[in-house]
Amino acid sequence: MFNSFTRCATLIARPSFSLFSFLLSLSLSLSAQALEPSFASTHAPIGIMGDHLHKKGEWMVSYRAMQMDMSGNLLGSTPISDEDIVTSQPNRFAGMPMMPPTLRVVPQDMTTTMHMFGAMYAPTDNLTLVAMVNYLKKEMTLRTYQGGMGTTVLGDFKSKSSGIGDTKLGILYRLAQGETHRFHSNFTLSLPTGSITEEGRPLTPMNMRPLRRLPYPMQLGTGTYDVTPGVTYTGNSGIWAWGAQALYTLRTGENDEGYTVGDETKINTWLQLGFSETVSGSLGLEHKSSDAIDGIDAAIALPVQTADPANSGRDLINVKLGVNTAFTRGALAGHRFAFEYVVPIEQDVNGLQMEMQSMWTLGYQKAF
Ligand SMILES: [Cu+2]
Repeated sequence: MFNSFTRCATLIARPSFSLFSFLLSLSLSLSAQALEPSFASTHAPIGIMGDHLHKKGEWMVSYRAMQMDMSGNLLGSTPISDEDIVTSQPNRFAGMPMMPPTLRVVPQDMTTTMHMFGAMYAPTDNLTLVAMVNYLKKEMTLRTYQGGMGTTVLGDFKSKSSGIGDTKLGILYRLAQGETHRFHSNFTLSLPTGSITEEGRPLTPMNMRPLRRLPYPMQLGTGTYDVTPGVTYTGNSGIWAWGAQALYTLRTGENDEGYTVGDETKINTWLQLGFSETVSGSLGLEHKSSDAIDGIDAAIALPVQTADPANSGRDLINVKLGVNTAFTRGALAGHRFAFEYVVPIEQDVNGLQMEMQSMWTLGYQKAF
């Protein structure tokens, strides 16, 4: 009796994706056993790459817009003020001509936008090929303090870079597939197509604007061939879907400017709930850990934290909230749209670095 009532009510509420239908879906999930899995949940949250394979002969194209916002600074895991930075944090270039003993330029905020174009193709049911090309735009606002000491602000300036990032080619290979559980291996090769020699005109403490190579976080690529092996697990039962992915990125060799970006480990887990056939929500947890840059680019020397390779690499724990939509009929049949919002709940940086505030991904996918 209660069952048929909730089912009826869900049908009525379905077109309006509201809290009401969400609650009804939830109650349905508790009262009914044989529910169709949500088609929207057959893909992981949009921030996860290489989560699914395709059927033999199938293609998929995708576009993702991503934005990461950073502001303020952390010394390890503790916030540090601009005044403390410019009076207490040593400048690794001190002793060189015109170089003050402490840092004098402080990053205020940074926005990184990425446009990611992807294609997938499955030559067999067990193997899917992936290619991704990125366009990056980075913008940082920095504050320069006057002269070699004290806390007098000279002024703010903007640092910008944009262009093609590193290109990624990947192979997804099925390891096991059952009714509920699926496993595949990931392998990605990253080609150094992103520039590592971007330049700008920083405002120096002596009030000059010389043309200089931009610090490491403003560069667009790693300059090395990078390989990322990993494994992905996905499962589903009823209106629930879930998954986990572990990836390790290894930089091979040293780039032309004399350094190697730190290796990176990324572990993701997620849980998805199908509100309907076409809409699902997700909750994810990510642990990301990267090492510091090894080596140094001799052309990067400024009294700013980002010019010191020791101030790179961090540990992050992120919480992710997402929505997937996948249309199964009508004019939009076969089109997927998804959004994911990410906030760090814990971060610990090597040395002195900007604090990550949030990140989001908006994505579109179409298979044919
Ligand atoms: Cu795909």
